[in-house]
Amino acid sequence: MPRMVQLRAMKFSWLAGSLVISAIALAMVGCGPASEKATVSAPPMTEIAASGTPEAPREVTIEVGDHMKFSVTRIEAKAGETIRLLLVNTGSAPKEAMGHNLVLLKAGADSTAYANAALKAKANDYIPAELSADVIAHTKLIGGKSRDAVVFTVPTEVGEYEYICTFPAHLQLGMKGVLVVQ
Ligand SMILES: [Cu+2]
Repeated sequence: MPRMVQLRAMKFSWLAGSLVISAIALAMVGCGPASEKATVSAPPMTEIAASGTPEAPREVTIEVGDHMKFSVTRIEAKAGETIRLLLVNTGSAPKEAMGHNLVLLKAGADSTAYANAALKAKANDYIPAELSADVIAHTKLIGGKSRDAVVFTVPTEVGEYEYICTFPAHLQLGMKGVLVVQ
């Protein structure tokens, strides 16, 4: 191989090695007659850019237990952001005796009317199907030592959005909070 061509091949190989660790071995081979292989093995730049991880949703954890309260009663959020809401029940009662859920309602939805409708939806874990248009997102009904997560997009409209537990009487006992969109 003419010396000029060999030098160019080495330079190319060095670039490949700096991109991918596995290419280092090939870069060494590149000093010899097999240099063509090393340049082919370098991944195109577009591939590297595409492999970057997308932004993960913001995690919000809310604890509940054998008392009728959410540990977090106010969540401040940016319009349109993605939230992964994790509901953790640290209590011990089974869900049939005293379960909890978290139902985030749309602006303008009547939380008391929703909770009243939920009373008749025991078979559906107190999520009334006929009022699904009132709901932004909800978790499952969970008993003690259980957890459930729900991922949702925060509304783009600035305002306050109520969230409640729809297990019988829990809203009346104060099991509610508010998502504040700014
Ligand atoms: Cu509850």
